[in-house]
Amino acid sequence: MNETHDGNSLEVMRNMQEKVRAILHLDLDAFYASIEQRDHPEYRGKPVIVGGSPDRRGVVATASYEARKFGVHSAMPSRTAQRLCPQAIFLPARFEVYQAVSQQIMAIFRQQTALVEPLSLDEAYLDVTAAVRDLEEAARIAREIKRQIWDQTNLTASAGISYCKFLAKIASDAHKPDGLTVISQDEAPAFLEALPIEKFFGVGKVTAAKLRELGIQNGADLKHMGEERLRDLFGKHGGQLYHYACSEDDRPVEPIRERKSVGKEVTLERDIRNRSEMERILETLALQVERRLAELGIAGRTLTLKVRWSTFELVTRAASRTQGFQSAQEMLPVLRTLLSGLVDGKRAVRLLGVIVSGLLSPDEMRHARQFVTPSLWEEEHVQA
Ligand code: DCP
Ligand code: MG
Repeated sequence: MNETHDGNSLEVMRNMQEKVRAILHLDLDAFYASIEQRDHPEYRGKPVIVGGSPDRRGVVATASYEARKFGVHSAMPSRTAQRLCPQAIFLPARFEVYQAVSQQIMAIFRQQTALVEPLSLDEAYLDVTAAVRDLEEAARIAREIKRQIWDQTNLTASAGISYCKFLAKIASDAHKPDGLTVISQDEAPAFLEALPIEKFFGVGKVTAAKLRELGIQNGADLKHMGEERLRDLFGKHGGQLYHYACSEDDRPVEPIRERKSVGKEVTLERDIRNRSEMERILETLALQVERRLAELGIAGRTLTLKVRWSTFELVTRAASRTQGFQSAQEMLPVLRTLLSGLVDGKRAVRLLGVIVSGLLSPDEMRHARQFVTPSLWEEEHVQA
């Protein structure tokens, strides 16, 4: 046979070589609560809630599946959880233990591939394209990872396997706990059409409510709406949503994400002028930052308050101290001081944010805290 290749057939060959990706998403089941049940056998099979105490206006970090049957879920006020499930066992979080387990599971992931992107303590994406021929083989790797997690930690994980991140994550959630779900390219369209909008990546309560008001319930509706309309309504994010609904997501698994800061911010439903109202919001934000810092096992030297006025003008004020900021309790007096320098009761605030940067590793933090009284201020600087 005559084996000449013209430009076209070379192109065809190249396309044939371009493999479909194989992405895994692994997520442990009821992470904090499962660890507590593992370490306290007397709590197994019982409704366990990890988080703040109901007596001190705490919130639920997570609940065991036994407690979820009563409607208890993450971020719910603990008092509500107690009302829904009076027999629940409330336990405080033990972050050091959760971090140690996290390191164990991340090490298991990294044995399979260097392309591991952790999303939180108990969750990561893995790109195993290079190791497999198809998603069935990728599912075998996922099964092996689940087995190793069980053998080494006595915990269960759920796995999602697909050709992109978005669908892998959806898949891992589909049959929790202890699930393993593959969504192939052939299955994706039907799966996404039936998927409720809340499950789409990046759709929070506000976007979901807006979509539902427009009669958009699922992926099929999103697709029908078309890219242009979604862009008009939600900007860039709307365009992204359209592509997800069409099962297109080519975001790579990014293993190295050097973190520069930990922050939380909120755009207020209505602009506010009242300082104590702002302080209450800062308290919530500081608690969220505290939780994230605790999950990552770090602190940060610099604390920044971010304010956007109703005029959209953005201002930040920052303060630093050697021993770092780790808890909301440490952040709040400083945030109040920074806020009082900004707010005059006349201008209204549209957005508030709390950011901790200049991050310190656990070792650096221990070292810094050994020598400095926590209440001592190092320096204070102001950024325009
Ligand atoms: N977490 C928290 N506050 C939240 C959400 C989560 O403190 N609002 C913590 C507790 C969880 C852990 O992070 O155990 C992992 O979060 P997941 O969303 O993966 O939830 P779980 O692992 O608890 O449950 P699931 O089986 O649904 O993954
Ligand atoms: Mg989880």
